Amino acid sequence: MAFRAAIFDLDGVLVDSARLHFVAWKRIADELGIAFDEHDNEALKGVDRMGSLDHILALGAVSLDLPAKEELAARKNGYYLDALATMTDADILPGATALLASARAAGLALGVASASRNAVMVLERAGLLDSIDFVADAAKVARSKPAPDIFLACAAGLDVAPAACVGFEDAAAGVTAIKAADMVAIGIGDAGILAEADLVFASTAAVDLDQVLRLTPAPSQV
Ligand code: B16
Ligand code: MG
Repeated sequence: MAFRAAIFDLDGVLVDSARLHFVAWKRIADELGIAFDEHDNEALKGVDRMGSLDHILALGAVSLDLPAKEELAARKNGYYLDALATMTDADILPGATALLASARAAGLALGVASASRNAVMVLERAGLLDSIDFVADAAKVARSKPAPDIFLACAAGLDVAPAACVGFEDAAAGVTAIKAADMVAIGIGDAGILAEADLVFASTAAVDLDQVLRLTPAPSQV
């Protein structure tokens, strides 16, 4: 079976939005008096908004009720949207534009499956939105990564069977989500951390699409 679609995670695969999330979460952590640095921020990559807040609150051993957490999550998003205004095509990760173009030239439909509810705006700011056929809406899926929901929603939006999709992810939970969706998983980053992936490249720029397209779907997908 040949692949018919490529589905990309956003932050860490196509764009570097992690620094903007960090700026916003750092403001929240400072307001709460919780120590939070860029090392702590690593654990938030690929984690949805409320999951990220829970992680920061746990760092400070702070316990809050749901309305208070919802207010903080909304405040963080306001800070993030302010920071997003500074995003440009300079925040596209090296190799991402070329990878999208190669995948398009190979006849694949292109989708984005991000935990971010701001994915469309991020793609727009980076100038990539017109290159993508379908952006799955994180607000409309029941379960976040590592559940397969967002990748399955993206395959459905592209009208391609999951077995004919290859997914690209930089977070271990995202790779688990791709495999749970019965797709071939390409990891971007550390092969030890992304051991569940079918193939791992150190960066988006290092992706060899020909090598990817030579992979065959896993036995469970045939
Ligand atoms: P938002 P990805 C993720 O994007 C980020 O890596 C993660 O840090 C962020 O908390 C999450 O999106 C939710 O973002 O607050 O904009 O909904 O890696 O799944 O593309
Ligand atoms: Mg990511």
